[in-house]
Amino acid sequence: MHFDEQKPLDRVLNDLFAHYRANVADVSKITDALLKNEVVSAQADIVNDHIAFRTLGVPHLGIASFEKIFLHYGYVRRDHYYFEGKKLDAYWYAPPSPNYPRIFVSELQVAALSKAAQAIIHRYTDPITADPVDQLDLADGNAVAEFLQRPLWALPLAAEYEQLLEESEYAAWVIYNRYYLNHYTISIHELKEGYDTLEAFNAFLEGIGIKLNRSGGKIKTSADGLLRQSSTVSALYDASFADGRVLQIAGSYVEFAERSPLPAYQHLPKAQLEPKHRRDGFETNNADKIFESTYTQQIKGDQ
Ligand code: OOG
Ligand code: NI
Repeated sequence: MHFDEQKPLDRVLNDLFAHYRANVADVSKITDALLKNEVVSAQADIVNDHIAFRTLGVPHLGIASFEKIFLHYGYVRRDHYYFEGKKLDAYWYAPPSPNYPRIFVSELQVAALSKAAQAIIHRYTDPITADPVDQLDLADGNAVAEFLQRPLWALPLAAEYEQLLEESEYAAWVIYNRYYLNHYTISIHELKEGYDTLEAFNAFLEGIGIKLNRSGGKIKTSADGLLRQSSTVSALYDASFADGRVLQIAGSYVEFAERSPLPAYQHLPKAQLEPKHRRDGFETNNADKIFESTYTQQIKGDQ
């Protein structure tokens, strides 16, 4: 993945990736092993299937605010997904051209949480009285890149983070990590033979010491069998809170997607397959388990 810095979208994506790569050790670990094994000849040869962000469903924030950035760059909102147990909504966005990643944006249904959890979240988000994206010049890629790293609310207290974590791991993740890129996703089907199935790729990952999310099994499969996904579990990092306490909390993770050809194109040889011939979109039951890549049970659980 590497884009021409002239365009604001390219600038934004490159900057998001640079921060993500600097903060998530598994990104370089996986890239270096792919280079060493001559699976790819450069980082730019790795196809990024999609990137994902998390948001809070409160006034002036959430999907309605966040999506304006990428709609401006020509992304198109597609299907809605609902996660009852996790109290989340999500949409995916189709890119302006196939060389850009899809985007998956989720939002916490804050009003569905306990009064105590809502009070913690509102203590930080209530001072935001206008949509911060409306104050941005979206044509300025540097300004948008900077916005996506900027804290929009104050640092919480460690006890507030811990209280949110008890009720919604997603809420705790967003209150601290905000709009940081949650994951990028390697398109496994684009890799060379021997690495282009999730079974083979997961074996390669475990061989270099990567820990995979086991919620619902390591490979999550859509009902039609054509979208298969797996992911790492987030590493813990030292996070300083407003009261000076430091907690080890979940950061971002890496995902892997294998999109098979749609039935009408299954006769085509691999060299002739284009992205439009393959299963598009997402799958609620896969996503429900992928979210848990930042959950304590996946991170702390052994085996
Ligand atoms: C997103 C989880 C869902 C997918 O590809 O289905 C997802 C998240 O963890 O924020 O990425
Ligand atoms: Ni994903």
